[in-house]
Amino acid sequence: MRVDVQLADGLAEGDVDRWVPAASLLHSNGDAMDIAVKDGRIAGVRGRAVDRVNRGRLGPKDLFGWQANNSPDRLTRPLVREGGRLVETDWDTAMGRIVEKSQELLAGPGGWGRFGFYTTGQFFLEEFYALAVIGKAGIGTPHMDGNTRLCTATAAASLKATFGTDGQPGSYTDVDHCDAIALWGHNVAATQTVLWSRMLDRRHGTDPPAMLAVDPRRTPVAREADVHLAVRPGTNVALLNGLLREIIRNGWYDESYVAAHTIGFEALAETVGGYTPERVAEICDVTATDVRRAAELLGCARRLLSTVLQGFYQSNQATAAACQVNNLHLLRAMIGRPGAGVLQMNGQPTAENNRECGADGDLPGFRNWANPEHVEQLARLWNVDQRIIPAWSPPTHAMQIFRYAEQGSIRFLWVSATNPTVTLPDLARIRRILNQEGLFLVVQDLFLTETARYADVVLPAATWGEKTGAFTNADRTVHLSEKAVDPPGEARPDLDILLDYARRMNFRDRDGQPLLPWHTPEEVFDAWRECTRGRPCDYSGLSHAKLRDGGVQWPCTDDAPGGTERLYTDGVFHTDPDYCETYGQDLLTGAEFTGDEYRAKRPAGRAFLHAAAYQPSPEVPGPEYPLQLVTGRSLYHFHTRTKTARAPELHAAAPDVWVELHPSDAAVAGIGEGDRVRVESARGAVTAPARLSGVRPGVVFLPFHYGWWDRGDEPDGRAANELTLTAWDPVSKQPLFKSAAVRVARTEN
Ligand SMILES: Nc1nc2c(c(=O)[nH]1)N[C@H]1C(S)=C(S)[C@@H](COP(=O)(O)OP(=O)(O)OC[C@H]3O[C@@H](n4cnc5c(=O)[nH]c(N)nc54)[C@H](O)[C@@H]3O)O[C@H]1N2
Ligand SMILES: Nc1nc2c(c(=O)[nH]1)N[C@H]1C(S)=C(S)[C@@H](COP(=O)(O)OP(=O)(O)OC[C@H]3O[C@@H](n4cnc5c(=O)[nH]c(N)nc54)[C@H](O)[C@@H]3O)O[C@H]1N2
Ligand SMILES: [Mo]
Repeated sequence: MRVDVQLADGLAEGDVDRWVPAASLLHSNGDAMDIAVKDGRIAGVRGRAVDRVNRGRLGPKDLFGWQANNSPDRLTRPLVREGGRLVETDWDTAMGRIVEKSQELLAGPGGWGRFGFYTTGQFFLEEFYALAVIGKAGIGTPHMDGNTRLCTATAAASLKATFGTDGQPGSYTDVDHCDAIALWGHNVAATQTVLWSRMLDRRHGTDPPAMLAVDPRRTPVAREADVHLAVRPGTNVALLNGLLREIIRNGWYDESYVAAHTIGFEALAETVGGYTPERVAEICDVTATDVRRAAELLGCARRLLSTVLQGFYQSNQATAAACQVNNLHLLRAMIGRPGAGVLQMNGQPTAENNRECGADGDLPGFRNWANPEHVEQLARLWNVDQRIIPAWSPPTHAMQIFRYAEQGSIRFLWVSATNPTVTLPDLARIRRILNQEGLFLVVQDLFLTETARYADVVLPAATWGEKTGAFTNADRTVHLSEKAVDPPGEARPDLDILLDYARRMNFRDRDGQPLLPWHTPEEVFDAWRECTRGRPCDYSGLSHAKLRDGGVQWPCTDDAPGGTERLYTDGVFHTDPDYCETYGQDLLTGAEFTGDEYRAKRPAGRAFLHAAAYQPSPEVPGPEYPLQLVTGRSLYHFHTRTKTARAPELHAAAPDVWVELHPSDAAVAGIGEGDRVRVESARGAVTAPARLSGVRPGVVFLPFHYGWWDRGDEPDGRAANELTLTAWDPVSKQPLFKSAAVRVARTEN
């Protein structure tokens, strides 16, 4: 326990008027905190000591990031495009334009097919649910996805594939109980600092757990680890296959658990059979000795905790790789008991809720779009004709939504709480798409972002601290985050905006009653409880009132009123055909299996051991572009810096972009520390000062935080996604932000 406090200059704790409970909205750890209010403004934060997640600790982004709420350049009035320029207007005019366009398109040829919604992992639960109902039962379009596609689509896909439904098996308390921690492509030291400090407490306490890091960079995690495998980017599946082979050959797996609780062992053993440590060493460019050491660390642990994140999810063969980590835990029966757990991590603070509520295209409550009974359940709940709910094909993923906009079939795109002009791959293409004449673009944000500058209508939103709602972190802990202050000017909570749209669109149920009859977050939450009853993410035992007593892990029901610490404690998984969220996909191609094919496997509550052979990345270095680009995060900034660069301390800590190179690659190109470097791919270029650092040879690292909103209207050659490619994992459809071929050269400007 350690209560971290940060207050506005000169303010003492005793001067604070009120403390209002909230949780962090700048990563997925779900750190509980109280917002300090002074004279009607946010004036600081304090960690909440009693909370199960963080025990009062806060990371640097949370300590300082609240200052963005008070920034003088917040959007305070709606904007509409007049004669090519964005001008201020009132809500009636702005919403009127959106509704007029919607009605025109809905009545015209193409109907629902003209609509696309590209949303976020930063709304509150109630907002996602409202949006999902609008999309699925109001308009009836499958073209709705979140930036969660870029973030945790692979977490969801791998959990569904292995265990039958989404839902995190483990708990953060596993950190306290484990005797080994494996971090798979997860730089937790920079991205979930409180979770990292919990790991460090163990490492520097009595009886420290062993630690394995798999990351091409020498991150703080890699430096702390007992074994660091600095694999060549894009080779995770080869590595895991080799590790699983060692575990099977050395008899380090639990035969009786595997026999009773899994299917697919023979095929897995056969697939991994060819991945000798020597072959893995060659593919991944690590030593065979280190592969054996890592296998022994994993194979001899008695309570193993794994965390998986973007080094897997945004890399080659994402879902296949993440599934191999699940396989490791199943083979070793490392699941469902204290210290033995998998955390297929989330990234964004509320990504989990988007996946649960279905504003990412999934059906709410982890229901299976291919199961007519699940669709019927929703039709009954919403009192609508089942045929309006889009369930005739898989939902349209984000990259496909932008493709449809590019082709002109999507003509209305509503972008909320995300900044795709900086965060989607291949930005030159994204700019072309958003610039098209025929595309009506709505942007709902706090600031005039790079994306908002392309909009036809900009809606000013209220955010964290200015609105109330629930959200769920990466270990299924639900917190309530309450309104502390009024939003600036005419800015409105996202929920109010969505409910206003639904009212103006006059969406009705089968009896002519309003489809979204709600007015408050609490009413939406109560409707959501009913939607989840009996599903894995069961919120039926939760309420806003109960959450005021502190965070609770779902499922929370009448039978488990205190919530549920771990899933699958009994070795029974969510794979029953009537219950599961997916009938499965081929890991190499993404081809969907049918219900009949799935039933024929007779899963009967057993988990799937999915096997996959290694395949190289779609783009690998060659003579023209000899290096591999990896993009990712730094400690002080959140994504496109809309919040963190408006906090002076965070801005000062990382004011500008840089590029990391291995000293040997730098030497070949005649680049010294601090020299300006032009990094070029087949799609674009970025210029940045060099840092010679601990990336592995052959790899270049760029943070992706640096768009151009703070520099002017035009791209200024700092955004990492100028370089990245349009390619995605066949199963999760998550884009590959961690593998592009590039070249580097010293430059004078
Ligand atoms: N400070 C900060 N914290 C954040 C965020 C932020 O923007 N800033 N964002 C939040 C969000 S939304 C997310 S999704 C998380 C992301 O959290 P992380 O996944 O921890 O962050 P990344 O830097 O994207 O990637 C992690 C690591 O993957 C490694 N990597 C790249 N390619 C490969 C590969 O092929 N194999 C392996 N094994 N590793 C590879 C990179 O070197 C990098 O160190 O962070 C959350 N927390
Ligand atoms: N090259 C590269 N690209 C990446 C990644 C990478 O590692 N490398 N990572 C990917 C990942 S994991 C992620 S999560 C994405 C993140 O990508 P984005 O979501 O596009 O990035 P953010 O800057 O978080 O954008 C969120 C926007 O929502 C606004 N906002 C914040 N709170 C609220 C609110 O309450 N209401 C409303 N209406 N708006 C709000 C913010 O001002 C901001 O403009 O980037 C992805 N892109
Ligand atoms: Mo993310």
